[in-house]
Amino acid sequence: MLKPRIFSGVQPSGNLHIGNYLGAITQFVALQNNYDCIFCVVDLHAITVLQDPDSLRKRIIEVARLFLTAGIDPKKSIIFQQSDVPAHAELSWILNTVARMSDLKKMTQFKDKSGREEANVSAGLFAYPVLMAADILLYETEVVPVGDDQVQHVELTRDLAKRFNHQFKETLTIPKAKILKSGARIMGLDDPTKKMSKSAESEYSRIELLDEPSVAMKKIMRATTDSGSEVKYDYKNKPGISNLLTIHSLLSGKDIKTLEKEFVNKGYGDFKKAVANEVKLFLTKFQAKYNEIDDIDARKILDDGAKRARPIAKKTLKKVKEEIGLN
Ligand code: AQP
Repeated sequence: MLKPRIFSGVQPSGNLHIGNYLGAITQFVALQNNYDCIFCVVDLHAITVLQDPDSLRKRIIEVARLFLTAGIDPKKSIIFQQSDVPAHAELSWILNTVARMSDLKKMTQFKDKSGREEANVSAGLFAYPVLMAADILLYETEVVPVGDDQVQHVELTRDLAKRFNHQFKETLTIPKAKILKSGARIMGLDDPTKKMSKSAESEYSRIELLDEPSVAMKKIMRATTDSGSEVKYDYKNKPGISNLLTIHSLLSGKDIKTLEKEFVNKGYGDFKKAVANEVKLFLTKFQAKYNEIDDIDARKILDDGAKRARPIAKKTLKKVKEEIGLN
């Protein structure tokens, strides 16, 4: 029996943070036994905003090493670099002719990232969701594990695939997003009403996976908390404490109710110290594993992954080209 296909990607657009890890990468690891998984370092997405070439080269390998550290097994899953498989750019162009300007104008990530600078951002940033649709559709993907911020892009992917199938013949598989009940949107430490993000200006907004543990502890101690003193999950009224409860719970494996009981009659200070400690324990263990993986091995895994991904992608691209009359 063939296992259903999973595809997901992570951009080497900055330093990966615990939001990427808890919302997306932990799902990748958990799903790899029951699905046929393909995980991609989506470098073509990263260049939709200006990147320093040397940092980008370094980060591509870093993301591959982080995948391996988290527990993605290259024997079970394909791990590769997006630009090593040219079919992504090619299908993306074709899907640009299927997508409507009105579809892309609705994308909240574009609105957030372009802000008041809309006229000056790249056309690539505007077309980013179409490239993401190509990534997913090339592999006949059924399930896309992502954080909550990417759900709208998966919805667009579904719409584009349906439109293509309607205009031509049933060619593309319609995928579904998969998000976690807890951890799908880890919020910024400095502003818990905004998601934790690689590109947020303040480093104090996020815990990076490669942060020095003592620095990460300081970031937790500085995190914005709410009025009152009760440690209670209530996202509407206590977004800061609720976010820290989620982080503690996901790292320690204790459920939120248990944590609330543990901190009855204790203040925010004691609670933050406990969260900082969990973060320190996690990062120390994680980074020890990371340091055992070398860049050359990670590069080889990416190259091998691209060799395995290319024929799968080529098959879908060939079908698409036949349907639209390109060959
Ligand atoms: N704060 C978050 N909480 C939970 N999941 C998150 N993800 C991103 N931020 C959070 C998920 O991580 C995966 C990889 O993200 P990406 O590389 O595609 O980047 P992104 O979604 O655009 O968000 P980032 O990491 O903050 O990067 P920048 O700042 O460059 O936009 C995705 O599945 C994403 O949902």
